[in-house]
Amino acid sequence: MHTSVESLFAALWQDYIQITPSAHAVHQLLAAEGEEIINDHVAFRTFDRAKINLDKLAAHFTALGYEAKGDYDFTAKKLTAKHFEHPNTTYPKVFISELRVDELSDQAVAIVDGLIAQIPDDAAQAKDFLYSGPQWQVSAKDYRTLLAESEYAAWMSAWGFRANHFTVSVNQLQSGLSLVEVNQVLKDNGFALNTSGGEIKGGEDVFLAQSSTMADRYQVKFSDETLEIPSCFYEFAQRYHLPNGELYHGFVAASADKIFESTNAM
Ligand code: OOG
Ligand code: NI
Repeated sequence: MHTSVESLFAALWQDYIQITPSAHAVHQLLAAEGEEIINDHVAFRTFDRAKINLDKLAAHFTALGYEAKGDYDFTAKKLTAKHFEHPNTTYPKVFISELRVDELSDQAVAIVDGLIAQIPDDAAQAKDFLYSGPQWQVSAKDYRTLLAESEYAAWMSAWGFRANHFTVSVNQLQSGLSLVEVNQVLKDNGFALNTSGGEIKGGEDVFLAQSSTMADRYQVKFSDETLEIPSCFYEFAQRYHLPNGELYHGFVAASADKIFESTNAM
């Protein structure tokens, strides 16, 4: 386990930008305009198997003072998710989802369990677990089989444990740019946005508006061949005040359902 939130997120960011050059480029672009970028949240994915499930990932954050807040269910995508917040609200929120593997076909279940069998029982306790990548060998053949059933399962098989995305807190941009304006800057600079459910998912009516880039594409060496596949993406979140005056800190399942698709092949 990391002993500070800062060191954990610094390690996660370094791992993330290695396979997400566009996130680094967007970060540099905003920083060049004098922005100091604050993260709204960081997201993780996993399989619901005891060795490495949502709770095993969450333990790294609860050990640092994070607390479980919202629960989410994505029926069609076969996912369960939770979000976590730290009492120090300057720290990013954390969104962790897990795939309900047994809802896949027997063939896909066998592939996923074959991957998990390759990792040590105590893998999730390692200090670097949250950015340890795929701790298994996977073939392009199996990747394709998973892809036909679940983009999420295929993504996990290729990328393993790492930050799936960081998220810019649009509320905290010193320039005061709105989400619409941020999206325009991104498009003007040639970044592709996820348009599933519209460029902006949600809005003031659900107290959270979100947009994201489409994941970068990256050459991955599988055990049998190399494929160019989607890696990770960058998200932008604008939060609104609830009727009681508090800023909304939760997520919106209908919007998240579309954000997941940022790692779909275009
Ligand atoms: C998580 C998608 C959900 C959000 O902000 O709604 C999400 C993922 O793609 O793993 O991050
Ligand atoms: Ni997100």
